[in-house]
Amino acid sequence: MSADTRRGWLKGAAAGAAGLWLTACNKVNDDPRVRATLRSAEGLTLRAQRLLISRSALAPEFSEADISSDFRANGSISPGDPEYRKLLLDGFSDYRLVVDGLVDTPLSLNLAQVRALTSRTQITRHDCVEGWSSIGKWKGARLGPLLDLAGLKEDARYIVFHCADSLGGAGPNGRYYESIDLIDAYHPQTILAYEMNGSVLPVAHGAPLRLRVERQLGYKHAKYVMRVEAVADFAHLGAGKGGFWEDRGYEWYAGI
Ligand SMILES: Nc1nc2c(c(=O)[nH]1)N[C@H]1C(S)=C(S)[C@@H](COP(=O)(O)O)O[C@H]1N2
Ligand SMILES: [Mo]
Repeated sequence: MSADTRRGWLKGAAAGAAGLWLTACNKVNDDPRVRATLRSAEGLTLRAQRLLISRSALAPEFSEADISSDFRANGSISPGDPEYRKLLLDGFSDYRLVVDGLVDTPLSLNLAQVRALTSRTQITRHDCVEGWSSIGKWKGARLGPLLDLAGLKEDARYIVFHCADSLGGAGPNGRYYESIDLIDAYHPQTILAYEMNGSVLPVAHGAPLRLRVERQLGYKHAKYVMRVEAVADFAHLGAGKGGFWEDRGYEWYAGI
């Protein structure tokens, strides 16, 4: 699918225009969960359309006055992984965000280049499965335009975020990772955040870059993102369930 087509169906999402949904429906139908829902549904077009419109709706946004003074930090808050420590010590001057996998043009961007990308600022509520919520203001590069820059190949279906921290023991198998589908990847509020509450993103919250995917629960919001990989499926990663916590029993789609 070309970048233009993608932009087209995402615009369609915002407008709720049914005609533009054909391509999107094809993509969404590849998700087994969605497929199961659709199989059991009568009046497929109508239901598919409703489903897509709800997936593209914006998460609530709040005002400056609502920002939590004590936004919680959770999971990894100070990664001890040597590669990460080294990057941190050098003020992330050697950090590169890698975008690769099923893309036409793999990218390797320093933080200045990431900051120069199309950005979005939003004040949203973070909901953790553990039962707490905090409101924060995030600024970051929109994932959709970044993916368009790399150019997704036809068979790309999911975007995987590879993180710097290992929560599950040393080595690549213990590393935190997450994945989302293209609907969430192109959602306007899906950003790689480098600022929190008007300051440089703190280490505890995922410096130098963390995902905000506002329609989903906290564990989907990968911190310490090193690499963004476009894949056709994620069966070969970790235990094959699409994320660190998913491999340990959490739902892959954690919509809120
Ligand atoms: N790399 C990485 N990302 C992560 C985690 C983690 O441990 N490592 N924890 C997740 C969980 S469960 C939550 S609730 C949020 C916490 O983000 P915060 O520290 O900014 O509150 O990050 C998510 N992303
Ligand atoms: Mo969480």
